[in-house]
Amino acid sequence: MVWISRVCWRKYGNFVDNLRLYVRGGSGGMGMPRLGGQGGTGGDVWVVAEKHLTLKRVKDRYPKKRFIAGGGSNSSIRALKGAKGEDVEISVPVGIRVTTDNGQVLGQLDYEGDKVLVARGGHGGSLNSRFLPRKGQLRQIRLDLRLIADMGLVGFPNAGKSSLLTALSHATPQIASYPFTTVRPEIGKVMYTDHKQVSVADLPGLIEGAHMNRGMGHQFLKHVERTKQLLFVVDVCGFQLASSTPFRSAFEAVQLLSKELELYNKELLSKPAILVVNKMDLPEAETKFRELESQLEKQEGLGDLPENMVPVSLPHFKHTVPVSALNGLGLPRLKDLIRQSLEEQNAMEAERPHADRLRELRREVPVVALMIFMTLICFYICNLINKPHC
Ligand SMILES: Nc1nc2c(ncn2[C@@H]2O[C@H](COP(=O)(O)OP(=O)(O)OP(=O)(O)O)[C@@H](O)[C@H]2O)c(=O)[nH]1
Ligand SMILES: [Mg+2]
Repeated sequence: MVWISRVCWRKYGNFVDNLRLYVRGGSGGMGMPRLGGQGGTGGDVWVVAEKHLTLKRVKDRYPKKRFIAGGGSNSSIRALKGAKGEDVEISVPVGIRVTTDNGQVLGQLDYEGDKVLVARGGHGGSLNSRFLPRKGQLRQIRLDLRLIADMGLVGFPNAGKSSLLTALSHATPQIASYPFTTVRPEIGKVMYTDHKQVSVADLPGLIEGAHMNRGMGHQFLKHVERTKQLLFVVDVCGFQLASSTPFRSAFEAVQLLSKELELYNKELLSKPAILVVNKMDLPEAETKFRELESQLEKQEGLGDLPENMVPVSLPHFKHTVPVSALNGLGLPRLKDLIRQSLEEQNAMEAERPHADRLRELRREVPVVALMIFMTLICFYICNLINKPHC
């Protein structure tokens, strides 16, 4: 066990999903009182999104994590207006949210080339400042990486999330029979025959109390926020983390996972979701699957769950799919349903602006009609009293 945790720690130690940096804009240049010259503005510090980069590489590349832009040039007889200081650009991976230490969001970098100004250079000295320059802005900023994927795998440890990702894509996450095998998120691409790709994020297993920082799930729940849809994965035969913890049936697992998401961020439960019931190759799996289906339908049979662990509501599962990641049972159907579900969502999102515009137009039409009607009435009254210019 010690060996296992060492291996896990070593692997997790390689994954960085947040970083704190010290950034400072360059100081302005001195003005020249004698000739009224103005010093150059200090350089700015920018954060720029770049593809194929990891935060780990950023950390390794800049171990000091300090970025200071160049100072503006002093005003001189040759150049009364001093030149601007050199800007500094910090390259970071796509999917970064930049915040200040006190939580103010400075920007979100979702596409390659997106950039955000994190420290402004100081003004150069001029008549207004008695020719004295200003210092650049100084900040401690946080880079917070949230994976962007189409689907996010959510499940207890050992449910078979990584096995599922391996069976569906070319990803090779670590798989083992002990819990918490996956210690860092990994993205796999599911390929379709027409070359369409869907990205699926494998995340470390959640446990009861993850929202209170128990286990490793909490720090990874933020990644689920950025996925379009959720793939809940449960073991059809249920799950027990350790002999000292209670056994949870598949239905209880669905409830507990939903509760964890609800406590972390209620909005997560409104994402479209598919329930994958794994390990259908095990004995008695069919009976247990039918039991789960009827519990889901009735939303009852709460088992031994205390009231505070029961979610307000379960996600609306678009599909419940029995599969076996081990022997491939049900996987082609799951693959198709994933694609279908994403396409339905895309179509709905594309339609939404049209629907909104239509609703606006419907609201506008009666107003316009009323105005025309009023104008006609006015003309009519004017004609009646024979005052054409009223
Ligand atoms: N019988 C059977 N075993 C499976 C199936 N899928 C996964 N397993 C086994 O279940 C165990 C856990 O699989 P993983 O894929 O590592 O589970 P996980 O959900 O990624 O676990 P964590 O990374 O710890 O959260 C492994 O021993 C797998 O071989 C399945 O369909 N049938
Ligand atoms: Mg795993």
